[in-house]
Amino acid sequence: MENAEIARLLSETADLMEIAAEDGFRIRSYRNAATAVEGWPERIEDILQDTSRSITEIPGVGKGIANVLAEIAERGSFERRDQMLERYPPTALELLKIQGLGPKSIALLIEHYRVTTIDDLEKICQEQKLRLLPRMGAKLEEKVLRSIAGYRKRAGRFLLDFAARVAEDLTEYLTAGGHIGRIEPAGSLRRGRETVGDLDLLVSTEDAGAVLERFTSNPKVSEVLGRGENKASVRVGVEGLQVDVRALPESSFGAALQYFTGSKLHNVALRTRAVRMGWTLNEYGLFEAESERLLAGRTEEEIYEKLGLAWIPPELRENQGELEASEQGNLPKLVELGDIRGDLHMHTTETDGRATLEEMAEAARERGLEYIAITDHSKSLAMANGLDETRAVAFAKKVREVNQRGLGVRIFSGLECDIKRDGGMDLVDDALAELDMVVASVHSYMNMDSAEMTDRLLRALECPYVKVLGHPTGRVLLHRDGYPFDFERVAEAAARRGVALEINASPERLDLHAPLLRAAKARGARFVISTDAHHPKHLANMRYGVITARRGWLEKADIVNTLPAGNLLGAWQNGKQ
Ligand code: DGT
Ligand code: CA
Ligand code: CA
Ligand code: ZN
Repeated sequence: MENAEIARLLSETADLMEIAAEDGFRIRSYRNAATAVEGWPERIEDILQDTSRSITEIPGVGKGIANVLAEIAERGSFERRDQMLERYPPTALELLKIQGLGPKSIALLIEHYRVTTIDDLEKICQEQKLRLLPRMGAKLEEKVLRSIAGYRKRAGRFLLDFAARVAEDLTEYLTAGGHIGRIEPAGSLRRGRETVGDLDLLVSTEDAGAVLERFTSNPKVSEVLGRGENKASVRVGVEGLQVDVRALPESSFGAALQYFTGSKLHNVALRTRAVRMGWTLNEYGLFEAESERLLAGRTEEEIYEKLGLAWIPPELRENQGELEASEQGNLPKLVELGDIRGDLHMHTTETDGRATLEEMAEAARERGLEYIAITDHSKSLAMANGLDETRAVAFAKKVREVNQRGLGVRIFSGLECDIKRDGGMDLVDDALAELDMVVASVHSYMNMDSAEMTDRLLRALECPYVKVLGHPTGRVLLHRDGYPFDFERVAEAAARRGVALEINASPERLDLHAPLLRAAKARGARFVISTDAHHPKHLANMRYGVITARRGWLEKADIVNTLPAGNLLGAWQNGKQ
């Protein structure tokens, strides 16, 4: 069994124990073990088989969990899990994914109405029976119905970074088998969409049979959905992401890449254009309609060129004006990962990060960054041990000292300051004034109505020390939508005050995203792309922020952290960027 699957058994059991209102300490120990197992670089089963080692060497795995792991390795389950599954069906786990319902409410629903599936739950709400339970009401019924709709829309989609990792693994695996010319992911992954439905992998090869055989026999494949001469579909891993591999000859690789990259709407517009020119365009190439003579197909570039267009970067292929821009030679010169010089949002062990300032700086230096801002949380995020005024000022002093020593990367003293309910800052001005920059973010009271939230954000932008508005919409992908507010007014105010809007590169957020980026740019706003790293490895997420910026048609000049450190500091001191 793979580590990810073992981790899933542990965390599902913890979920069921939560519904059963069991002891919090034991629930946490299963959760911690799940995290530890999932992140462990070696296979748990290998360690268990090695008599010279003990599984308890893994942090988060004590004696009790060690026994559980041994039992899982032996028979694929463990006693506590079996007990829980006797009491609740596995479908009960899905109910936990519905926003607005905690484990206690779910326990009640199961007890009173025998609700075990989302469909059951929907029915109970529609029949207005949820409101009959203690502490539940008509409002909650509505909220749950909305959550169910949202859940159904999201179900079966995957975060971009997860899909990208699967694609990279498979690419490496297939390449190692030989017979491969070109290999590239197409579809929504190539366009950089924030979530991916399925993975579309294209391979040019002389031996489709061999490539598809190797693909379907990959040990990570959990189910083969279909296999033909030139195409195979599988599901991988416990998560069940569908992957389609198409094998093609080199001569039509460009046409297939164009076709399967989509989007559908972009392709429709492009095909219409081809037809107007007396041609047809499909996954095999661009052809003369009458004679069926091949005009282009080997590369995407030659197809677009034949159609009188400059090649269009995949991130723009959403039929949002990219064809017109391409025809007129007005495509933006999109920002690239290499343009980014610094990272202006990250956390350390001072609050909820996993590494020290020095470790984050070292990781940033290794990634070739010129500067970083350490932006730990402020005090109202008590759970994260947020900084109060005294600690913030001491931290600014420490950063000045560290910079004198020189860590190979310039450090800015920053803070991710909570925006209070009324739009005020969590720390007093005197403390904020000691810092190089402040990222202001909303982390609480997200249920306000749009007018209140708009006022709150506008007031936050008035604070002279705020240089960045962090993860502006508050959305968490596959989990919750952003809070409502008048985005245009906030973007305008940010532009006027020289406050950059953040593109939070964390794959769970990617906030702001494309349509809002374009709207904000049209109002004169500027942006930073930041990782919000809580661990050195998160610095690598910058690429997802850059992809998101590109989907918003942004260029280097739109992104403040493409500036050298000196210019940035100068701009901040002058109060504009
Ligand atoms: P996803 O998988 O939901 O994240 O989104 P995509 O864009 O990857 O969509 P997918 O996997 O259904 O198809 C990949 C691309 O292939 C799609 O963007 C356009 C093209 N495509 C696939 N099937 C068809 C089709 O039946 N008609 C047309 N016009 N295009 C198709
Ligand atoms: Ca797809
Ligand atoms: Ca597909
Ligand atoms: Zn935050």
